[in-house]
Amino acid sequence: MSQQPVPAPTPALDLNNIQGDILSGLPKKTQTYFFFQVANVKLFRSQLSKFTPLVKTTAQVLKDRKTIEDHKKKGDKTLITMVGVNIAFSHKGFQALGIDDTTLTSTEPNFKLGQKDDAKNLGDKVTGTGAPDWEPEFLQDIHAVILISGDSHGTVNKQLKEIKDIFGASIKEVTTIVGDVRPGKESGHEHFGFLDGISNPSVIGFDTNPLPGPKPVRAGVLVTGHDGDLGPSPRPAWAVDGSYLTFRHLFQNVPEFNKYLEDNPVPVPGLSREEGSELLGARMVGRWKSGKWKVSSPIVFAHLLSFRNNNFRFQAEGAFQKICPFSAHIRKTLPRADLEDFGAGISIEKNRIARRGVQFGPELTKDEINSNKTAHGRGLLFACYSTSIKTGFAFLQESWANNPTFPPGAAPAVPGYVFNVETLDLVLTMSRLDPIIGQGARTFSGTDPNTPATALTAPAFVVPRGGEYFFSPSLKGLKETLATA
Ligand code: N7H
Repeated sequence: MSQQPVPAPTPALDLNNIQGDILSGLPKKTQTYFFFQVANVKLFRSQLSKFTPLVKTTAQVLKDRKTIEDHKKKGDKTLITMVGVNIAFSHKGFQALGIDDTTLTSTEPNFKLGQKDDAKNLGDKVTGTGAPDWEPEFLQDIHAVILISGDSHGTVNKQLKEIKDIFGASIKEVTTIVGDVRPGKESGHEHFGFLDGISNPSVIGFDTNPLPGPKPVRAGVLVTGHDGDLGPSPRPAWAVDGSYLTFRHLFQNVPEFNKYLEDNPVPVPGLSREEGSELLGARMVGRWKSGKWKVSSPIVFAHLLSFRNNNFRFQAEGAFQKICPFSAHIRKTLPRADLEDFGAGISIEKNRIARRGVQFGPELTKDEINSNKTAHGRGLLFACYSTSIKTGFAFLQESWANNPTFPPGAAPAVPGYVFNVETLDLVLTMSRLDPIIGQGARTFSGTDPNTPATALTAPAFVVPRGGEYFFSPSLKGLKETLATA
């Protein structure tokens, strides 16, 4: 009798070895990204051993989160002084340090290329006839980034100074970007006004009590060297318990976005113009701004109705798009049933990313509101982790968000096709571009639930101005391989 092979036991996650931002997210009211080059390799690697004790682990983040929770339970509204530091290196950074990172590059062309050379593939305007969108800082080589999160600018700046003192002349700053959680009731909302940070992958072996939602992922989807990591196996010890970090400096044209909603209300009978505008925004994103629907609408929009609900799959909609347009941002970036129920089923586990962004820039000024024109840079410091950029961030941006024929489908329930009610023909509406982050010919359909064929055209409301791909190594990797005594 042949025996079934016994799967190798998955090693438990060593939460003291994994940097804190990857699985749990560093708690933050503010976060500074300090991008730099290594100017003196020998000095840098010896100073790295003095820096590493500052790096916050996942175990420490969980402790911090418990402290915050207990503090809140006591009814104390003050913020606890808290700081969290993480570090990550680009391919150019590993090269500069003389570290062979083949384990990271061999299956990851985006990481090997670096983001400035990958930007065109992502749809970014890097060079061209007009002024390039990318900031000159991000056209320089970036070797590494240090992330510092905290309760206040004071706490973070003090920590940054201490770090700069440790590294001294061994590093050269490229640029520093400060992000801040928005004030008051906008806290947790990104600059277009939508609540963010609702849906992130639950991780088997880490999230012990996941909320109902998309299938939990194996730890290796986010942490290298574990079950689900599709990269080279085995990884050298220093590259286990790490994760790729994608950073994007995304500017948002908020007054222009608001004006667009104002000018193009969804003409649903029974809704006021203002409500139609709110509906357009909700259908472009796939969620309401606040999660709550203010008016009694004649239409039921299932998951759009409930606050923080993540337990939906977009299934059984056929070509009709009543519940959610195929082009909606959250459907484009996590198509759920559109792929999982397609044909024999397509797993989307390898495409999951853990998003850890923060907002940057001021609130809208009166002048910007009155003129409908952006005068001050604001947007999202987009950051996400996964064990593959190729099947993670880059795939989501290039093959899903920018792809006007995604999600796919088969007749008669053909996403992106609609019935012509007069001829009963199926008409292809090549217009499933993500209206939020999609780059390319910016037309999208499905925003009007009653006439989903109607396509809208919009300017780009999100403009990528820079970024880089990094790898966030384990604590052991930092101490034993990257640092020298
Ligand atoms: Fe998106 N937005 O405000 O419109 N995003 N995003 N994103 N995004 C999400 O579910 C937004 C960007 C994903 O699991 C929400 O947590 C903005 C990039 C993924 O259902 C909102 C920007 C990429 C999800 C926004 C931006 C993604 C997601 C709903 C840029 C990857 C989870 C809140 C400025 C390439 C999908 C939530 C799921 C959700 C917005 C960027 C991906 C409100 C403004 C670049 C995977």
